[in-house]
Parts: sequence; structure tokens; C-alpha cells
Amino acid sequence: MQTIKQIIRPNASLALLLLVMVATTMLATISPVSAQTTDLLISEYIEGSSNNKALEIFNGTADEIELSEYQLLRYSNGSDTATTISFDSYLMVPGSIYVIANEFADTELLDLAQQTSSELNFNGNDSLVLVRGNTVVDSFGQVGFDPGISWTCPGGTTINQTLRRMPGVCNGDDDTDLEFDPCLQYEFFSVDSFDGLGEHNSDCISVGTNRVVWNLVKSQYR
Ligand SMILES: [Ca+2]
Ligand SMILES: [Ca+2]
Ligand SMILES: [Ca+2]
Repeated sequence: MQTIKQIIRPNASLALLLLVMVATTMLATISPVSAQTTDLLISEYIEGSSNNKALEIFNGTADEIELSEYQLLRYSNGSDTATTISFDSYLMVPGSIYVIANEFADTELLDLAQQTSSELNFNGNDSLVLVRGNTVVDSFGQVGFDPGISWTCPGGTTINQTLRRMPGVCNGDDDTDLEFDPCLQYEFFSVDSFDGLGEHNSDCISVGTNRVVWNLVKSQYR
């Protein structure tokens, strides 16, 4: 009768050992997480000086997402009629970021953007809705409501500031009719702060890390 030692190939033993080591390390280092991100998120909103306007999209899911299947709807000044902004074709791998900016923004901002659009011209009192087909994925503002100059809360305002989504926000706001309080989900930075573009701090389940580990284990079998 064969012993277990003989059945397991050397490569498989090595992979098993690696898996145990990785799992032990992960258990020791991963802090408790709140939830897993299930779709794209608006991770940053920039309403800066002049035409310095940008929106950052974050893929915190486990899947590669084709961004051209999504659209951005802009509802200006309390209007309930949208202007549609299409995304270029772009495959967002897990953990990746996409920045769309106003095409007349400063070079410093344009250099950080994957796409530009003249329609990305919100100025503080406009709602933005990220959709996939007819499904609302995330939203900023409140569709059909004009807040005046901007939405303001104790922490800041949606005009002449940079707003970054808090790390604990794992899912988008899919209720476009809900009263909008930017202080609940955003952190505020001074006008024309561009240094947070291209990265997003997330406390949600880090599916990207799991995937890297799994690929490492799989590679031992090839
Ligand atoms: Ca406006
Ligand atoms: Ca402005
Ligand atoms: Ca960011």
C-alpha cells in the first residue's frame, strides 16, 4: 500500500507548504474587514479651480470589469434630465483606478487622467450617477434636487474642494433620490488637490491580494 508521502508529488508538497505559510501570514496580518465591494465605486471627486474637474473610479471587486459597459450621467442644477458621458473601452483589473477629467483642466490634472470629456463640467450643485445599463451602481448628489451653490456639511463642501471616498465605504450609493450628505462618505481636501488620484485606500475585502496569492499557489502546479 502506498503511503501518503509517496502519493503526493514533490511539487504538490511544496505548493501545500507554501499555501500553509501564506495562509498563516494572512491570518496574522489581515485586520477585520467590513464587506466586499460588489461593483465599481466613485472613489474621488475633484471640483477645483477653473476647469479642474475630475472623477476617479475604483474597481474593488474580484473581477475584471470592462468600463465601456458603464456610463456616467450628469444631472445639472437639480434637473432630472441627464447628460450622458460614455467611457472609453478599458479593462479594469481588480484594485485598479480610472480617472476621467475635464478636457480643459490643467496639464497637471490631465497627466493623471485616462480619459477626458468636455461634458465633465459639474460645478458643485450637480449630481453624478454611475450606471451599468439601467442599473445605478453609484451616485454623488441627489438627482432632481438643487442645493444652491453646493452641498455643504460640517466637514466641507462639493465646490472648490477634493472629496475622497472613506476607506470603509464598500458599496456605492444606488439611491439617487436620497438626501445627500457628503460628510457621511467623503473626506475633504483643499482646492486642486490631485495627489490622491491613481490610488484608493479601501478597508473592504482585498480581493486583489487573494488573487495574487492564489496565482502564486497555482503557479507551483504548472
Ligand atoms: Ca451646476
Ligand atoms: Ca470650482
Ligand atoms: Ca483616489
